[in-house]
Amino acid sequence: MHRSQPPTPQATADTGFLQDPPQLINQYDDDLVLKNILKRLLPEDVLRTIEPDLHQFGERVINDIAAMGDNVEDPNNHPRLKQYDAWCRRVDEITVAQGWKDLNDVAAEEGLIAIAYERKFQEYSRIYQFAKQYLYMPSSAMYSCPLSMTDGAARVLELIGTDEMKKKYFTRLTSRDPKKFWTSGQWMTERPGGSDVGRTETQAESIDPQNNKWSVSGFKWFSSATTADMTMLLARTIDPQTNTVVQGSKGLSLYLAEMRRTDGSLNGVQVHRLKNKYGTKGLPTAELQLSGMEAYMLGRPGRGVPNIASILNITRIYAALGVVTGLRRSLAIAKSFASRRQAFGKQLDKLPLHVATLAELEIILRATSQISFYAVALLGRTECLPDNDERKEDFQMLRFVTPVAKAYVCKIGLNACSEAMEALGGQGYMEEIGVARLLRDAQVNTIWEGTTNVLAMDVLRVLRETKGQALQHFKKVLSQKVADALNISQDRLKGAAAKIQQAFTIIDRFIQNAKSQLPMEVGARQLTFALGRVLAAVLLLEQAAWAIQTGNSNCESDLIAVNRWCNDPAFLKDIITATDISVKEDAVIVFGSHSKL
Ligand code: MFK
Repeated sequence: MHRSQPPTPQATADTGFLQDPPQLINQYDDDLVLKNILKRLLPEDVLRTIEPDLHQFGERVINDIAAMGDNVEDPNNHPRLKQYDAWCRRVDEITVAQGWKDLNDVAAEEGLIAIAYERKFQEYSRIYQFAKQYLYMPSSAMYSCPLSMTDGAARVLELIGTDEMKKKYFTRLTSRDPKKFWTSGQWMTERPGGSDVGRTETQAESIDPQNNKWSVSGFKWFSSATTADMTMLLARTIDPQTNTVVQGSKGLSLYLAEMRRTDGSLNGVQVHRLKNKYGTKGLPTAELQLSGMEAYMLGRPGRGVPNIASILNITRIYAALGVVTGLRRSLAIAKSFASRRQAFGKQLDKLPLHVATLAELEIILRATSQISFYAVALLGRTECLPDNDERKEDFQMLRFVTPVAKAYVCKIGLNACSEAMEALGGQGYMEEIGVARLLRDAQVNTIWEGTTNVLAMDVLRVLRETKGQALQHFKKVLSQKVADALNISQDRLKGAAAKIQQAFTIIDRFIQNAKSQLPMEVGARQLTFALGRVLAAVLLLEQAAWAIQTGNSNCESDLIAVNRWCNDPAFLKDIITATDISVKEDAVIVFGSHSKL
């Protein structure tokens, strides 16, 4: 949905009543939540410098960019695959909407990747970049998917690429020139394993050791954004000396491959078929047969999973933000509708139950925005600060917060998107309004880049690998934020601060009480959500303290948000329900009394 001139409501003999449609206005100017987060996180001079750009972009995303998105979403323009030409030659051409190509060019021109790597504002560049992504995402018909993988690929190249790779690929991925700009895919998932990547069948054989050239063959079951110019992919390395492979994830290496050869033909890729998906309709997702795809190994052999994790840890932040922006846009439409729609003798925005429902969603929007931008700020710091202890701590915090953010934000944000649809009644369910698409696209973010359970297991992985230190550090950082907030205003913030302290106790108790690994695993999701709830609480508290200190006009609503969040009965919900007994009961209740776990 984009800006349109609403017809004046009128009653005519033919059609009767015509509803004044909801309208969007400049998506930056209209977004107090985003603006205040940026005010808190950015130095004044940085915000002053970037604000005109955010303002112009806030206008663009409801005009030409929204029109490009609509063009992509038109079912007549959905991606199509032509496998053979008239003479039975295999061509594997994927046709995409013109809007899809235009969204690519806009992304380059607007610096949606470049801003992060030009680092004009050092660590704050990430916040600037993601503020633009935040505005772009809900209008972009999921072009944010190829962009997220491109961003991750650029980071991997920056970290472990050779000078030659940086010159050839990094410069393209981070270019502002649409003619030079390239996007990258990221291929992991195969038929035997989506979450369990260690079951990968695809193999890579050395063909030119001097030039690090490999030939990759196998089958990739989900390749998102297949029309990208290059890709990062995992394959099992055949040891050139012994001609053997190592099973499991330790046998996987990361490879970089271009999609096409210099003559324009596909680089050992056949498109088996396009996926028929629930959402992300404009995104060309395909099954791919690889037969001798020429590729370069990136990083050391056998380190494929940790190396590709640098991409995942970025795309996971995009996924969280993707849901936040879906909610933000749905809520903008629902709020505009509420100010125009009459029911039971009143405008919807004067009906207390309707307003109460929207208020709940608004608080979820604030909480999830806070978590997402916190992760973004940490990402910027880890990329730009000098290599000292503080940066190491930021790394650890980012590693822990990323799976929490992806799992928790996507889950509660998705439910809120569904509620926002309901706030528009039957019209919310109609395709033309735009909320249906946002809801479908929000759903995928809970799945791709790791399902909620995979992310919850990742939280446990971090706890295990750091021997619990990550949690200690998480609590230390959050406790400091609470103490700083109380220094600003004991009186107004002590209620919420006390609840946060109680939440820490609950989390500690769960970890101490989990006597065996099994309850720990089965409680991983509850633990992750509890960490998400407490992180949101602390960040909302920090925002409220900042508003008090600076006399921000939004102060009252920030205080309401943090108090409501912490006083919600769900906030202190006892998470310690997982025990050895409950694990056995789960199996019985799902699969019957003969079941054993
Ligand atoms: C708007 C948003 C757009 C988003 C667009 C995305 C479109 C793309 C669509 C897709 O590609 S969807 C496919 C996404 N696939 C996944 O997310 C895979 C999900 N599965 C996991 O994440 C598994 O947990 C994992 C593959 C990582 C399990 O692998 P392993 O090898 O069985 O795990 P293991 O043995 O615990 O860890 C191996 C190493 O990786 C360890 O390092 P060391 O070898 O040094 O000890 C781990 O520390 C490291 N590692 C694992 N996850 C990590 C990580 N390191 C850093 N960050 C992580 N997240």
